[in-house]
Amino acid sequence: MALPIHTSRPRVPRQHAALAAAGEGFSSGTISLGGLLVCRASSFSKVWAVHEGGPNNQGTTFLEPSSIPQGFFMLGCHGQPGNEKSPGGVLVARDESAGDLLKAPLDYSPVWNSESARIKKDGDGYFWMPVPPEGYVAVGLVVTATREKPSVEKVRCVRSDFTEIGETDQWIWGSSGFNVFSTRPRDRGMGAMGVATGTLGIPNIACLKNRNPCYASFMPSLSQIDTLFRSYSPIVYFHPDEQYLPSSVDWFFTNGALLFHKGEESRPVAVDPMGSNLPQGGSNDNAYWLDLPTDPREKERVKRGDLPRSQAYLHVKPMYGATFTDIAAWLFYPFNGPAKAKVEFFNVSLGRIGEHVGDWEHVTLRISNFNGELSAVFFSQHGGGTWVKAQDLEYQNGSNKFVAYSSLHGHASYPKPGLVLQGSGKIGIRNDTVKSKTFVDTGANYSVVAADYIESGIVTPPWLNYYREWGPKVDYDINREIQMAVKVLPGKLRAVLEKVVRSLPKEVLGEEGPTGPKGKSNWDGDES
Ligand SMILES: *[C@@H]1O[C@H](CO)[C@@H](O)[C@H](O)[C@H]1NC(C)=O
Ligand SMILES: *[C@@H]1O[C@H](CO)[C@@H](O)[C@H](O)[C@H]1NC(C)=O
Ligand SMILES: *[C@@H]1O[C@H](CO)[C@@H](O)[C@H](O)[C@H]1NC(C)=O
Ligand SMILES: CC(=O)N[C@H]1CO[C@H](CO)[C@@H](O)[C@@H]1O
Repeated sequence: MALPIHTSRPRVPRQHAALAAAGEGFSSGTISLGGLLVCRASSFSKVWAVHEGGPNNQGTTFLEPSSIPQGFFMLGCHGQPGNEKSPGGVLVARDESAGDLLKAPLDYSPVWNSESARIKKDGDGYFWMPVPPEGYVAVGLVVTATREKPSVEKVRCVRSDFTEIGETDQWIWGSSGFNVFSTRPRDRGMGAMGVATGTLGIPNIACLKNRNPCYASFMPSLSQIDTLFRSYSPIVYFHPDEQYLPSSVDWFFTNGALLFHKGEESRPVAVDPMGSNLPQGGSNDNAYWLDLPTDPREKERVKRGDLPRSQAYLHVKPMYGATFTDIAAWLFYPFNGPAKAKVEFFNVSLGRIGEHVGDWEHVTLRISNFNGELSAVFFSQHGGGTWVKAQDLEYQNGSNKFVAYSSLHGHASYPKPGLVLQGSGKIGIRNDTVKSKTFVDTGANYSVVAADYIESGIVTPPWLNYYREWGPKVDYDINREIQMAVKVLPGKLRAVLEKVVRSLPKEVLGEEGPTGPKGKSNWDGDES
């Protein structure tokens, strides 16, 4: 699928990064948003609990930060759904400026209470929205276990220029039409300065904004990135039947990859190890593509990759106003194998459908810039994917390294082994993952290929700025392959399977060659 190469988001302004040496403030516990100092509350006290409703109908505990450091104020309460092992982070704030960035609310307006809700609960809960003074904004709800309005001294509202438009993120709890969520900035990505507060919210509630021009000083330095990645690096397990393993990009180039140019198809050229003879920049105009060597034996060899010397390529970027660091770890597979379908109890070969040359896959580690902790991981699955909180990951041998499973042939990433069916009911495309003896610790050989906020020390390989296709469009007839694949099935099932196959992304169906990491929208933007 040809995704846009440039998003509308501004890049990180480099001149700002130069104002402070990166890394001095990383993991120091507090972050200055430019006059407003924030830190993560580390202890909570329980306000109210409800034992049903919410995610998995497991109820939710409502908490407020306790032992707040001197001079800091609560911005709102927090909710921990029953299916979560520990509370998330919630920010508390201190005014470091002239003293007018935070103000007590004028009053509270009641939002909802549980008095008439027939649910299992510990007494009753009351939800309040702070009424901010003119020019100030409330960024979180307050929960109490009594009918009385909380004291206006309990929380602070934030001067509106230190806030950004927010949106609801995860559902925390709900009952009879009332729902509460965690919140996040609506505008997210590398240049977006909205900061998630971890407070309890309802739709349209605001979040914070980082106005500190030296925000890069809270990002990890190159040596801190090494420490982080060596500690958290994903261990990627491959399916025992996987023939098509990753390789380093330079292995692919030095083992016979060819660059084709439209109109000169008979004269492909070899690619040098760093890709410096690949066209640079521009956009994907379908005029260039890479392919495997033409010699059939070499072709088969290169398809299988070179796992022992494979490399992970890291893109490090600020997220949520530099309160988090995202490390996207990319793996390159010379070849993506054919897909298989499951129809009731049977495996159905889909012929060559799904096959393509040049497969870029990634997982993204989201690390807190307050304390350097891994917060969550995004597992990418062909244009989509899933976020998994650090507490729910599988870790390797009691280390901090988490496990990722690469699906057979398609190389989508999953947090758990097993079968994920893409389709409807009993019919779908198989995504199989298994813990086998074949795995790679991505922390053993990786290279930081991009981190815009770091001034020097990063060598961007020329292949990263190759925006054209990493594989050709398929040379087989997709319609014919589909007809061949479905003809073994009875009539009714044929149409269902055909529909499932046709819903595959264009890149998987082979109608378009795949693009490299910079061609994906998550390069600048947030993960979906
Ligand atoms: C890391 O990968 C590169 C590229 O394949 C290779 O040249 C290098 O020898 C590898 N390093 C280690 C320590 O395996
Ligand atoms: C179907 O294929 C999967 C691997 O893709 C394999 O594990 C499974 O045993 C196969 N099932 C049948 C019934 O052949
Ligand atoms: C994890 O521990 C097992 C048993 O001690 C060992 O066989 C395996 O190689 C270890 N895996 C890694 C990635 O270190
Ligand atoms: C849900 C999911 O990850 N589905 C994937 C299954 O495999 C096909 C083919 O490789 C992908 O296109 C899907 O995204």
